[in-house]
Amino acid sequence: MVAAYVGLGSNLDAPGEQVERALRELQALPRTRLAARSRLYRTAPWGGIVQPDFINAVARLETGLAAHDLMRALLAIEHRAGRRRDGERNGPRVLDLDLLLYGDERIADSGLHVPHPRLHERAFVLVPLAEIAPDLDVPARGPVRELLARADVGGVALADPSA
Ligand code: PH2
Ligand code: MG
Ligand code: MG
Repeated sequence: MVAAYVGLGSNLDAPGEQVERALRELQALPRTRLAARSRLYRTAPWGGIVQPDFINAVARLETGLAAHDLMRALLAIEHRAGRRRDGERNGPRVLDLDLLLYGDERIADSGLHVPHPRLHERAFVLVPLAEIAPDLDVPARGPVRELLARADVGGVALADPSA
């Protein structure tokens, strides 16, 4: 079994419900256990596009799925949530599931880039990741708590539970 970390995000169609439903779908994947999950965070949109705030969270899976099979499963969950890959880059989306880390592996090919290339600089990932794995070492980047200390966390707050 491998510890894999997944970043979850949504800013359309009841984002909090989208993320909670996706967490249940992760738990239901074959040969996979949802080992930990962060709380939900409300985060200011990153990337220079005017759009609604996001709800973000991070999950730790214990999985027997190979990295590419897990990635395909994440894309299938996005698709079932209604995600269609026709929007603008960094634009609004009903569900985004990013494979952040897969054990301590470094993978870079056309379909998969792990560790996620921008994870070390995104507070909307680092804050929930640090909640469940502050001591985790990001290959080639360093411990999560050190990455978080260098990040601008101004736009990140715990989500209102009723949201
Ligand atoms: N995802 C993006 C672009 N910008 N901003 C926030 N706050 N949260 C996200 O998940 C996010 C984003 C592209 O995947
Ligand atoms: Mg993303
Ligand atoms: Mg994505």
